[in-house]
Amino acid sequence: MEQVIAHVDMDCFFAACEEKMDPSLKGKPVAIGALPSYKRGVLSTANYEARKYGLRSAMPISQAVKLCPDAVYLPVNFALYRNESAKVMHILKQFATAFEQMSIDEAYMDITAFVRRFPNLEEAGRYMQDSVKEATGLNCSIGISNSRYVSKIASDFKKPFGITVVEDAKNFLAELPIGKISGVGKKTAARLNEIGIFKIKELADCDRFKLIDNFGNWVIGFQEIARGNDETGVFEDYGPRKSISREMTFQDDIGIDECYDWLEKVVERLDLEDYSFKTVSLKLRFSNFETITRDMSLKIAVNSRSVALDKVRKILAGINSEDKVRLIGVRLSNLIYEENKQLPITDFCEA
Ligand code: TTP
Ligand code: MG
Repeated sequence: MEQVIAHVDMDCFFAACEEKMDPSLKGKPVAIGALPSYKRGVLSTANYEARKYGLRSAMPISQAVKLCPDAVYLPVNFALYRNESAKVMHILKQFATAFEQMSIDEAYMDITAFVRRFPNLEEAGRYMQDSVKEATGLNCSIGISNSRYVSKIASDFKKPFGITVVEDAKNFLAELPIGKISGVGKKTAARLNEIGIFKIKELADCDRFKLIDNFGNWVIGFQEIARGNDETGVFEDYGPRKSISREMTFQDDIGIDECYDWLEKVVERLDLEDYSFKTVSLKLRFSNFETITRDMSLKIAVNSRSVALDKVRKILAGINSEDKVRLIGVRLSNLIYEENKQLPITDFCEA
């Protein structure tokens, strides 16, 4: 494999953190989120014991209580989860040359160099999994392939505490429903269903012109993924100025149409000063925590907020989703430092 990308996702994360804090919970069904006394509200997650009774993320508490009255119901304790998440990410980062945390409990990692130390990818995955377990006591599942989209699907394949290595992406994807591709939301899936596309292989094999006629050019990216051709890679999240990014999280999730105006505010806050950029990326996190990123590249590097705004709005226009949005982010990458830019006079005064 040319590039090796891992997607790591913690198992029943909020519930696992609570079990770590209170080991007496182990073996019992545990659900985190709204409490039975609230009557309204939903579960954030449930441990695997509680899932046997049908409890799931986003399930109304009233329904959960009917299915499993004896579960332990706990409120969300974000401070605890953030703390555990930071420890997990710290461990994982040491194995990656590029690291992109997608949410509190998942990350993409470029492990191309790391895996050379192991006889096979499975063992590399096992090493990462054991390292996280040893340092934090928490379980994760890992997908490994040459495509971030495939690895994302693969990490969910053998949960909990699973490792799934995919060598033949096209074959692995073939029989799965199209909604499994990260970014293909319910609305897009329904529209694809209308033209007879249900499985990923049907998207892979569909006539390209038919797809473009029905959806526009943006769908071709998904067709390439369906064909096992994805070279997106992992965005570097740390280190010296490889990218400039800003994010905004909403207290109340917003509709996708409202994002156009907010994007202007995010772009305004980008610390663009001395850099030109060639790639503009948009990140959206939906209310169910699904996170997608899309990028667009320019022919030449520019230092222009209005170009950045124009591009992210164009990317947004290509995303079809009825889901509400909880976070938007803009990232500029492929940066060129403008060395010849005049220094502000204050810099000389301080010297
Ligand atoms: P997930 O990784 O989707 O779920 P999980 O870690 O609980 O379970 P799995 O083993 O299947 O990965 O989400 C991570 C955390 O995000 C989850 O523990 C709680 C929170 N969350 C919500 O608050 N609401 C939601 O609807 C979802 C899906 C997750
Ligand atoms: Mg998880």
